[in-house]
Amino acid sequence: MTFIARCVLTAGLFAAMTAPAFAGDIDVKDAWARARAEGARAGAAYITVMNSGKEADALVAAASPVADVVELHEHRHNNGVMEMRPVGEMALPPGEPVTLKPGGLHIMLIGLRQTLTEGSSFPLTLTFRTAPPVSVTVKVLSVAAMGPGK
Ligand SMILES: [Cu+2]
Repeated sequence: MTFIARCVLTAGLFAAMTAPAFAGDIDVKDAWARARAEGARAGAAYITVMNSGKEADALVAAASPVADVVELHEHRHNNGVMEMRPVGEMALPPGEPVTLKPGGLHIMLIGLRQTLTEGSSFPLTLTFRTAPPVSVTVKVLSVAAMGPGK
């Protein structure tokens, strides 16, 4: 390693140690959910997350007053059967939008406390590994919607 390279590396480490905790630069848009029939026990919410910072981050939790439990889920094929299961976190690589959608990553709403009626909306708070929490308003679309504007 050259002397100059070592100096740059040392300066970088110093900056990383003295700068405030990386706050991230997270934008959440297009928060939506499918309408659910009255009495339905579960639903799902979808968002698009853009990490415009330089470091990887991750969505680690979500919460909403409309459900008893909110979990981060993925769908995957298992011997030809589509099943879903909780994931510990959703990776948010820098510079790449991550879109949650039916059949893929989703935010599972378990134990619905209210009917998700088309045209209504509800709050959702997202917790990230590094960035500060973000609260969004989720729009309830039709029962078969595939996303906003579709
Ligand atoms: Cu699920």
